[in-house]
Amino acid sequence: MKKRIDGSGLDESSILTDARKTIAPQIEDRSRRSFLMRGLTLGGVAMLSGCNLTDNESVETALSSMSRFNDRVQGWLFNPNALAPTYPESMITRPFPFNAFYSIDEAPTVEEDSYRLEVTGLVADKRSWRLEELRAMAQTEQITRHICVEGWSAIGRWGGVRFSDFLKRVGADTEAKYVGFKCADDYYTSIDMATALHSQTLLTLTYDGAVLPRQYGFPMKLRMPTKLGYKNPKHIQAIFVSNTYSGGYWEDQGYNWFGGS
Ligand SMILES: Nc1nc2c(c(=O)[nH]1)N[C@H]1C(S)=C(S)[C@@H](COP(=O)(O)O)O[C@H]1N2
Ligand SMILES: [Mo]
Repeated sequence: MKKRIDGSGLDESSILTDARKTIAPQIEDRSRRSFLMRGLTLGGVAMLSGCNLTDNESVETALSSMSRFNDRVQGWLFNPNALAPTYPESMITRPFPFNAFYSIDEAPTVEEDSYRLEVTGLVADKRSWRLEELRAMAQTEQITRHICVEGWSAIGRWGGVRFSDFLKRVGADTEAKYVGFKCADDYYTSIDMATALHSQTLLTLTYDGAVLPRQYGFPMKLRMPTKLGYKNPKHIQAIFVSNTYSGGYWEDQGYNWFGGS
């Protein structure tokens, strides 16, 4: 039997289930996690979020404010020097899975000749970039694991420009809070500056030693082994540095914004 909250039409157990889902992935310590999960009450949700749970809208607001709270906590806890594991070539997943909010044949086709990467916001040099100019910068490679919240992970080999090198080159304000991305397929996301400057965060131009294929994000994607799959934008057309929160495609539908892996 589902317990109803008197007079409100709200279902207590489903609110608590959602609240647990919102906070559980962020608590690494197992015993602390189960303690918090068991102890979570509607009063606790109201207190943590500063919302009175009177209708569905207030529950939504409470849960999203808890998720934003997690983003802040994770931002503090995040160690910008911690490295994601790397793997030998023999462990690369072949073929590498495709994923997007559409099927593979609908992946956008971007023409290299007319392509220009737009760079805006808190940067000294706002000029656009051609692919050739990015290829002329120092390149690096990584074999890392991509983890998708839909329940799969795969190891791949990506190459390109360290994103921190690129940000320095365009004179980005590295004290700014966010770096945002707009993609050719209407996808968008944004990340915290500490992750943008992480040594494994790669402005990716190649996959497995060849030009990044269309389905994996041509002309360019941002690869971050310290973040879940949905935080890694493919087909990037514009990059902006900002102090204003701009969310993301899945993040605006309830996925956690920090999205660490
Ligand atoms: N532009 C764009 N980037 C995207 C997505 C998308 O739909 N469009 N999906 C994300 C998700 S959920 C995943 S798991 C990875 C999949 O990348 P892959 O096709 O290289 O495996 O891309 C991420 N970046
Ligand atoms: Mo994903």
